[in-house]
Amino acid sequence: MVRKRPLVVVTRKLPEVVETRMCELFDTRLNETDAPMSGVDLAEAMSSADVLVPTVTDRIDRKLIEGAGERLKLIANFGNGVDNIDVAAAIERGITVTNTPGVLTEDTADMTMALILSVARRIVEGASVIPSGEWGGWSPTWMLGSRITGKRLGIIGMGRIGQAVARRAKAFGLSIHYHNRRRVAASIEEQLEATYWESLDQMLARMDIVSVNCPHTPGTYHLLSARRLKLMRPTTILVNTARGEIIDTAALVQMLERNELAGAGLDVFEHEPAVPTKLVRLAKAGKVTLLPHMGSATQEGRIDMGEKVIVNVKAFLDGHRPPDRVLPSML
Ligand code: 8YV
Repeated sequence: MVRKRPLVVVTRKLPEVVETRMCELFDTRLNETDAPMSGVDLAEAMSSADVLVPTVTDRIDRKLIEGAGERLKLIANFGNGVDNIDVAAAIERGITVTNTPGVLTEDTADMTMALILSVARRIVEGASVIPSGEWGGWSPTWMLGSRITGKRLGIIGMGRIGQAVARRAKAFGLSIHYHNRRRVAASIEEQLEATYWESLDQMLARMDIVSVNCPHTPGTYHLLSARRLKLMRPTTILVNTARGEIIDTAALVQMLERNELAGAGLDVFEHEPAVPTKLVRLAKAGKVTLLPHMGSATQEGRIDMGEKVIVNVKAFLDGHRPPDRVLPSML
């Protein structure tokens, strides 16, 4: 039987308005149960789809790409980060890859600030006191955190999200420092009153708070290695809303256990959804705040991401270059 319209396979449940629109526009196969797809499910989907719409929970590696059907021509990722996809392998096979940049910037930056405040001001710890019925009343020396105003924030990765974090942090009275592969435009530095550190090592040694906001690429895997983590001072707070793989988690855990770092706020993990037991123990002890990858989790954000996917798929199927094409040179 000749198929009339190209088949778009979506690997996870998306917001209803997005799914409805996709079904109107394309021959769409949805995932009603939202269960993450196994490797076998993905291989099956990639053998029959013209377009695959995966998420961060789908590992589209070289083997899967090489086994994909001839029809597969577009992988339109529902997400900004594309570290779940072997982009080089896809391009070698003539498959275009797109993502959803821009629409989750502000939400992720908000969550970064939330984590900074949570760790510095012990918000999660404090929030459990009243429900547990254990509040004995105010005391001058109880539940003291650390002030963020006047402190130095070091942002690793001054792209869209890093800059959005800087804008917020500036309003909170933090001084802005950053490390990036390339120095940003002077006008941006001026606006944010941001200091550029060419040497990440030197920046790490001088910050009160460090926020990871760069993508996970082969070049940033364990960028915060055991050696680099040790450059930070014991009073420093580390926050990560980017990808778990950027930090050597085992080394971080060890430093937190030894009080060689003041605390950490983590929204992402190396082997999600698995989280090391030792980190969970540190969370129970109030040393870290752990969130289950919620950085972009707003209703508005997820609809915007879906709309970006639709625009990319539609443009591609209409024979145009999709606006959010990912090229290996960007990684
Ligand atoms: C998304 C993210 O929720 O877009 C990203 O890179 O990390 C998340 O905020 C996720 O990727 C959806 O696939």
